[in-house]
Amino acid sequence: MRETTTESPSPAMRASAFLMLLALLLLLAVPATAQTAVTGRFRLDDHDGHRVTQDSYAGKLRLMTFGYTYCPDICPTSLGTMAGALTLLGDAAAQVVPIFVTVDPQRDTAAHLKDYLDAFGPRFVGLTGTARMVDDAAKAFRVRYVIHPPAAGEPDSYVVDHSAGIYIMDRDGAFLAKLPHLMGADEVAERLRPLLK
Ligand SMILES: [Cu+2]
Repeated sequence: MRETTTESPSPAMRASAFLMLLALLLLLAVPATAQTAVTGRFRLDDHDGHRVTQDSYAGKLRLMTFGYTYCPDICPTSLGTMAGALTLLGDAAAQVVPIFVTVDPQRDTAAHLKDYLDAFGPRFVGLTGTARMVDDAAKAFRVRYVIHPPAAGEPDSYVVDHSAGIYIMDRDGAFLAKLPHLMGADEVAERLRPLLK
């Protein structure tokens, strides 16, 4: 009986083919990770002092924006737009949690946030935390902010520049869309409507 010679590649050839494939996969993977997607993960304290994460609102859609309560224009506009959109949705708005995350935790304490957000409606949730917690949350949403030095002799008088925009997060807290902060309430409502049950 004759022994058949196998034509299969040697282990060395297999290994190099495997390495080439691995290199190709890594090459394909690099641009995706370099984009640093919005993970939407956070660990903060809500305006009632409860520690919360992206999982605390499971089952609900979220409209989120970042800013600070002393903001003269962008934040009141964004929050007003969010409130308007929820009003347009009527009862279905109960499926959406409107969330404001401060990037100025020094001034935006839980109590201060609660007081400020009350003007936009009872369902608004304010989130704050330590500077580190807030910074981690901002990074997870790719929000940039700069706290400018206070005016001389007025340590509580300072401006914070920050990225604007309204995030729609799904019922698991995953990123769905970022809307421009100047978008009208009716348009924001239209973006939410297909997501409602
Ligand atoms: Cu603002």
